[in-house]
Amino acid sequence: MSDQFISIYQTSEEQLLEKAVQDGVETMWDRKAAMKAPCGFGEKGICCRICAMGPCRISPVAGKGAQRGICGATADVIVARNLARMVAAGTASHSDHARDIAHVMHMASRDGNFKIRDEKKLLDLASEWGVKTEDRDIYEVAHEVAEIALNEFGKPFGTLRFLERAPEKRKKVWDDLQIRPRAIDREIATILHSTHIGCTGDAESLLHMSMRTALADGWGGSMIGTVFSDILYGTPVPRETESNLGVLDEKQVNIILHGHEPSLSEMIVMASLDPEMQKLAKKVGAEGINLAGMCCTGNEVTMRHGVKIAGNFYQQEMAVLTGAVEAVIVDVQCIFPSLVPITECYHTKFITTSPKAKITGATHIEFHEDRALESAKAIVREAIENFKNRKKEKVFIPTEKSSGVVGYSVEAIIKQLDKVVNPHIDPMGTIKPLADVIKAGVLRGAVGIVGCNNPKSKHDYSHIEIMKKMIANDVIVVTTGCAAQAAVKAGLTNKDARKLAGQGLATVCELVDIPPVLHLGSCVDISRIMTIVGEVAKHMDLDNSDLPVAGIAPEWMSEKAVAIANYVVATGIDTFLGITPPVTGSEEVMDIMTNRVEAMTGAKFFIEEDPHVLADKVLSRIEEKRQKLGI
Ligand code: XCC
Ligand code: SF4
Repeated sequence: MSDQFISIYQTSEEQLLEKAVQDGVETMWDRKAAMKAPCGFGEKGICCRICAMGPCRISPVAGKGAQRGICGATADVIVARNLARMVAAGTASHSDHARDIAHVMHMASRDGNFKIRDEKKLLDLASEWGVKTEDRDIYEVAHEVAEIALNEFGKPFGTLRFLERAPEKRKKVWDDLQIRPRAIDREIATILHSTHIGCTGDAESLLHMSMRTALADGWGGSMIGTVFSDILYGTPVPRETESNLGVLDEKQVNIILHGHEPSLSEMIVMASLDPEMQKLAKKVGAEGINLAGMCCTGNEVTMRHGVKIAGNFYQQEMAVLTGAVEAVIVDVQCIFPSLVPITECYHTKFITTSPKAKITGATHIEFHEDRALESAKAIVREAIENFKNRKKEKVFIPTEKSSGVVGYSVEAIIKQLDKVVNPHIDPMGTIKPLADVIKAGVLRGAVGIVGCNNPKSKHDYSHIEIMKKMIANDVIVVTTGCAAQAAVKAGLTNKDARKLAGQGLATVCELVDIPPVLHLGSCVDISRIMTIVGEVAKHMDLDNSDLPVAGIAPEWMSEKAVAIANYVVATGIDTFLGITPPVTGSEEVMDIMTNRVEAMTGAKFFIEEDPHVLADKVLSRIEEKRQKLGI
């Protein structure tokens, strides 16, 4: 099934690239070619431009050329500083997204656009955080909980609240290492301070700081992003969706929703269902309004509303190339500025909405949360009115698309697991059945496959190859972000895909009624993965690092991914990177990441660009962990 997919998929991609040539449109591949070989210093992380005495480049050959920057910084320090700054930027991105969601919850009201959709989750969180709930209006509770969350970003004392959710053994590791993050913004600021010229000059200390800051992402910003989105927009439940550019519909107004925060996209979904908008679409000659998601926004709206997925990161230009898109609506993160020149070649409107991500040449229609639906309608109206400008002769929509099931929140997974619980023997509503099958060896382990697309690897190829190898070897896969969209496109989130699984996993899938690859959502939803791993560890009275689990980022590219990788390792889970990070210029940093960090956190980094070799390494590491446990 998926082999066939890969070849079909490449065909549609090739057709669109040919169309790009015909239409005189430049794509990322043209720009990648124009870039020629990447800068060798940048690639190794040994270029420093932190101060104006530089830029300083360290010669990669020991004893030859400059071995220190003008200030005396060594390659180790320069590499570690650069990496730490990537972690800070990634943490800032996930967390600033979360901050906005918390603000939205703070303005939620019974008669406003933003409401509380998962009261139970809110009440549970309120009691976790010691907020009084009896005899109180749910919105009053929401506002108090939101304010506490907002204080997590800048509180002067204490460490982050969500860390308490981790297994006791993990908390002890964090305490011993002294890496419990304090306020989120504080950790980010500390890294920026410590990497300023003349501050930290010790690689290990910088990596230590990076882990603490990254934990402020995974167990702070990202977790707030997930939990608060669930409370506001609903906790996802499994639902069918379709993915790939074939979801675009020639007869409808096509709107691409691209970016990250669900607040905008939720309102666009509501606006598109509005009778007034539907009527307007008919009036301009369209059969309706077809929303299609992209990147993490695509994941957010597909798992809560079944909005189809146009594609992942690398397909943003491709979508416009179809000539059938009336508008690309974006908020923040992972948006190519090239969407300006490329949309200019078609009738497509490129609409930015966030003051945090304005792009020269785009149409900026600001999304105001306090009049959210009204703002969203204005944006949708622009798209509809643009339908008449579509040039028929420029339209080519590839037919490929796949169906799949998405929306496996932790709650949804536990509900599925309940299917195999005998209530006379075991409690319902726990992770126990998963722990049991792992212990028994029916499942050898579990991996999270996450992250982006990167032109250094063939599009989606590494994601899919690794996923297939995992499930064939009875390792269940959970996935988020652009990796998750690759999985849907390849048909791997289909329940049918169990025929590609090993016998143990296939049986589990059948009994529990799940696909072998579970779509858990967007990248902030990696916090869901942290939660599941933690729950299994608690159940087995183990630490995360004891479990036969791993994180894999086959095609990562963003700073956010670097933050994720660091918090996953700091959480005790091995992380396999399919793209080499810019750290090879320092033996010390390489040694810490791929070796010494294990003695600290119980997990380490593996760097391997060949997806098949990477998959083998994951499998043998999983077996190693099983052996240590004696299971
Ligand atoms: Fe962006 Fe989140 Fe990467 Fe995809 S996976 S390219 S970060 S959209 Ni997060
Ligand atoms: Fe060069 Fe040091 Fe300035 Fe970096 S901080 S640019 S290594 S002088």
